[in-house]
Amino acid sequence: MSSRLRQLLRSAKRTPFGWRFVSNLEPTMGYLFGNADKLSPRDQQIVRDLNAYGVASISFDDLDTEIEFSALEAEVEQLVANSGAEIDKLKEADASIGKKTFNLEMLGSEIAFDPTSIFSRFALSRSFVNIANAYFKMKTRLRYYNVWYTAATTSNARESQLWHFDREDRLILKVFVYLRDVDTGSGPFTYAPRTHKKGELRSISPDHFNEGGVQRTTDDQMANVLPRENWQICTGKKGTVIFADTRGFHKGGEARTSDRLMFTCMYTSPASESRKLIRFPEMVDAGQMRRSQRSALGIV
Ligand SMILES: O=C(O)CCC(=O)C(=O)O
Repeated sequence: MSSRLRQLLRSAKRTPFGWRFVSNLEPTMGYLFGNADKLSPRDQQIVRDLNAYGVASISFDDLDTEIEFSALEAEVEQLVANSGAEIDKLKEADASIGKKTFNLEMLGSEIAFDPTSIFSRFALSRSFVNIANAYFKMKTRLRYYNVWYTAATTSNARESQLWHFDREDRLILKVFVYLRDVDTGSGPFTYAPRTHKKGELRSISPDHFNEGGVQRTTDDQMANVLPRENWQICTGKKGTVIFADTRGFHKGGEARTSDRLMFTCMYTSPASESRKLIRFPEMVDAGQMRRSQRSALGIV
């Protein structure tokens, strides 16, 4: 294939049509013509909110899920109890750019997949996978899951504490599950509604600056194009679940008065070239998994 043709094909794949019907034809058809699980009314509302605003939240107890929140909570509190030294280090870390030194990935930066762990079972739970598939209108892939401990610090906002948008895909669904109450002092996830690709404000273009090769926008710069009263500041009680399409503008983790603890996971289209952050063993024992869970892992 000539390089000109290759370039044309690459550009075509970036259009909404090409993304869906060239790059992601099989997962789209699989969703449309497969036996997609029916969503509960509350899960349907999440998908409607995501479509309209790019962000939605709900209490974990109201999701249609087979998983116990208390099981996750207990496992995470144990992790925290065993990580005292690493958590202390966050407080003393320098404010250099590139490593998010205010944030500890409690499961490590690369996950060794274990189908029996509470963390993988959470990320593959019925509601999460069904909502992701219904939002994308295709069979999505789970790309990442982890537990984040975000330390309260006094340094200037930097990296993901500043406004930005993710670029792994046209649609990107991240889920954040608060494991302790989050108020305005614990760095709530914050979203600029309707700035995702499905939203009316998808073309807003706030001023930005270059922070180590990444475009970041300050609060004042964002307020010039989207008034502060329109920002969705996702404070919430323990057990609050936030769904957000992080292709839209967002920020979070600027904790000042108390630390933040949350579970997070991410879904993209199968064609996305997102970094491989889950390491799978040679053989995954998928015997107990539902079809939608196997598909989210790319196991046919
Ligand atoms: O820590 C947060 O709330 C923001 C996270 C974020 O920017 C991201 O996951 O892309």
